[in-house]
Amino acid sequence: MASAPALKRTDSVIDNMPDALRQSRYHMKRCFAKYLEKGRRIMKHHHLMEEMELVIDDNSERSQVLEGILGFILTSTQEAVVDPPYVAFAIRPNPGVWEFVKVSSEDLSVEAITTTDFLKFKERVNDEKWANDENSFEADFGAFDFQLPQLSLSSSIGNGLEFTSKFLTSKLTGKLEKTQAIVDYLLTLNHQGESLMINENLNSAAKLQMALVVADAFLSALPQGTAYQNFELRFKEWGFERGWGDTAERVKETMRTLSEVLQAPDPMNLEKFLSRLPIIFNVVIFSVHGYFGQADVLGLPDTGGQVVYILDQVKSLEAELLTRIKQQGLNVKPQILVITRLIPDARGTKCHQELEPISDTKHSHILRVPFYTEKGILRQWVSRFDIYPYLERFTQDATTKILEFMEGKPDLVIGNYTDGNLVASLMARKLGITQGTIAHALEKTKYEDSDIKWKELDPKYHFSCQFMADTVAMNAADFIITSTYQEIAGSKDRPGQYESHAAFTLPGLCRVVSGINVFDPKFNIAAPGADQSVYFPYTEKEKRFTQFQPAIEELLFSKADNNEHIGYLVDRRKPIIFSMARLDVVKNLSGLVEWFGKNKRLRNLVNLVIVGGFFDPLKSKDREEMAEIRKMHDLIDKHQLKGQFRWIAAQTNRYRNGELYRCIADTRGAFVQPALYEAFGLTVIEAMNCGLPTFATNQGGPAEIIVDGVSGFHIDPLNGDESSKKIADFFEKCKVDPSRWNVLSAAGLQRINECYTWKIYANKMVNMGNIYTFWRQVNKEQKEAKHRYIQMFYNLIFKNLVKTVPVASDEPQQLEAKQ
Ligand code: UDP
Ligand code: LCN
Repeated sequence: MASAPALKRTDSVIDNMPDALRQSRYHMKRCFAKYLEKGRRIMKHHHLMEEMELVIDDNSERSQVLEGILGFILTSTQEAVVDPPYVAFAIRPNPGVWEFVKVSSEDLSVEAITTTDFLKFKERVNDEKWANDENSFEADFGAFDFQLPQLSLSSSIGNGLEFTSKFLTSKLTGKLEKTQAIVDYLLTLNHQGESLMINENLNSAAKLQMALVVADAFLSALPQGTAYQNFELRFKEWGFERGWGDTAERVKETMRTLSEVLQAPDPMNLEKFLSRLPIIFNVVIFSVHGYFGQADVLGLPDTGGQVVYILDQVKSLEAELLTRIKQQGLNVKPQILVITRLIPDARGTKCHQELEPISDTKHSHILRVPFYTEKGILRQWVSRFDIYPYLERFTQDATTKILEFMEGKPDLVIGNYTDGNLVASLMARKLGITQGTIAHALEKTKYEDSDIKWKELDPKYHFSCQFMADTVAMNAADFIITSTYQEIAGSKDRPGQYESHAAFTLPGLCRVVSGINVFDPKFNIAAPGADQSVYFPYTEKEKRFTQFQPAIEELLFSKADNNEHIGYLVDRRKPIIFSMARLDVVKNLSGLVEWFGKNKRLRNLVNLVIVGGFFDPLKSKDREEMAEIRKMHDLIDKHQLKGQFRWIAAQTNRYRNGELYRCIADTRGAFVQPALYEAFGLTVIEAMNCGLPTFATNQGGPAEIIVDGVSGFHIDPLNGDESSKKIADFFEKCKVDPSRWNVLSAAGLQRINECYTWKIYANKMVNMGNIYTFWRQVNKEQKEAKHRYIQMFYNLIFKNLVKTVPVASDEPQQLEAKQ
């Protein structure tokens, strides 16, 4: 609808809107009268459209209105605020691009307004006094970025690394002296006090350039494989230190890349050179809220894909660091520490252990640091929503432990989720090191109007702390890693998670007129993978974990109910459609069961197996999960699913899960991920890695992972009938032409190998660490000014909010994820 006369990116809405309103003046006057009927209020896009449909009830007249520019403007409107006689519109013609206008209902005149003015319109709905107070507190983080480069195209968002290299190149281009920044930077590189790359003999760009010419001639005469040690002494005399490479060939390549940069900087060579530098040896990864462990933690509250992601990330990162350090010709052991909370009441997990080596790594550990209250160590688990009072002390204690354990400062710190990112920011600031952040999922977009209604929600969720902490961390970070584009800037119709922090307001507390800019080159998309030693194609027969097959056979096909499974499958020749997730409302497993129950054709074609939760609501400690369990039982009865449906309780053995996906593939089945919203969706890539054709939600990350109809299928979680029809159509086609299943299976695997592997991720992550560390150096003054502002914000706003969060005491508690 309304796509034909779309605004050009360069056209502004304010330029187009008056004419558009004039053309449909009669209808628009009536529409605005309708909008104003209920007085002051916030209207979402769907409210605007619904009320317009009531006013213009003739379909063809409505289509005419919507086909024009006006239609485009209305479809691009995210929300509007009615404040008679005005309606203020927040229009988003493209991802990340916002325009604000106010329209008078009396004469349909249009006026551009600022972000501040629009936020004030919103505030007036809840807190008029504060909105009208000229001295209400406004936070403007963008004010410090005026000298910084920005991307300009929505399509470039998330390609920060590439853009940063281009910007750096432009800073270094011109006379040779401009490249002195590189020389100064190389002079700072060292490992435990030992210089790397160059020493003071080469302290100017001119000297370095000359020395590179001499070294190149020398290296050209050596056999390519000559080890660095064989010419190390001579190189030292010339001013070179270790780090250029392990062999003559590698050293020559690195030196030539630098020579080209010094001669005429270009982004490709600059990125290549910076990526090769020995900068990162020790990495700290924060994932603060527990339970974080390697066994028996999945399924505990707040513990899902984040843990899986970090453990796999560490393995791939260590492997990448080892490869690079070897190629640099260094004999250094990298260290990676995952810092989490030590929970004395560990409930059968190892979360009370201080130090735990990470399996399948040589130099990586989990280090656990307890939370303290005035009464000493806090024994119990604390929900991620209530975690703020402990974080400052935790940062101090963790920093001391890290410095002790690593015998020095880490080179890079990565945060995960709000709590980890805040702690990472505090530590990075204190130690002066490079900081990256990862969110997995930001909470703000999950709850409608969570900013404007913060006072209502705060007692339960403490969103004021969370949004402020997120804003602090995003602004403090040197780079931000996201799994998908949509996480940053959403899609055509839906704002991204980060984008929702661009401008928001907590009336009575703080109006954030510029929280984060999604066009900032700190944003990078680096999608995770799945551990390919666990999740590999069902066709790789010799690798398969056959030891689990009897248990899986029992799990899927035995007749009697027990603690691990209920329901049974009468016709085991049918393919199985499979899903596995936590039993949250948002994961929508019950939705899938309902779609299946209602679709006879699908039930004739396939069986349904799901993994998630418990069967007994009383066993669950989470209110939301209890309700979902009850709903599942109701659906089984209502749709008489016995004989076609198996429900398996949550599974914790990832090796067995890997084999389970493959056993489902053996039945020529499919994986279905029906979530109402999914930030990324690790199960989607696990299934695809196993060669299982996959149907996944079009709401969130999976919409990017899968190319619809090519490497899997998108399904609409809000339209169950259409989704179950799509699944049934596929299996019907496969019956006629079995090769269709093979094509989808192979295309899913191809997609994974091209875009979603930990190898690709780790390579990108170390490049980010290297390039943003240099960028930080080049950009020192601006960074410092911004840090001062962040610090003020943290001290004056955030710390006061933290005081409103109750501190836990070690009394018996109810575990509740509140998700
Ligand atoms: N998982 C599991 N057992 C279960 C349910 C899920 O091992 O019963 C694993 C699943 O294989 C995946 C992770 O938990 O690795 C869930 O990650 P995802 O990104 O799909 O969702 P999240 O739980 O993080 O929202
Ligand atoms: C959190 C989520 O909600 C999932 O969508 C992700 O896959 C997981 O974290 C890992 O990043």
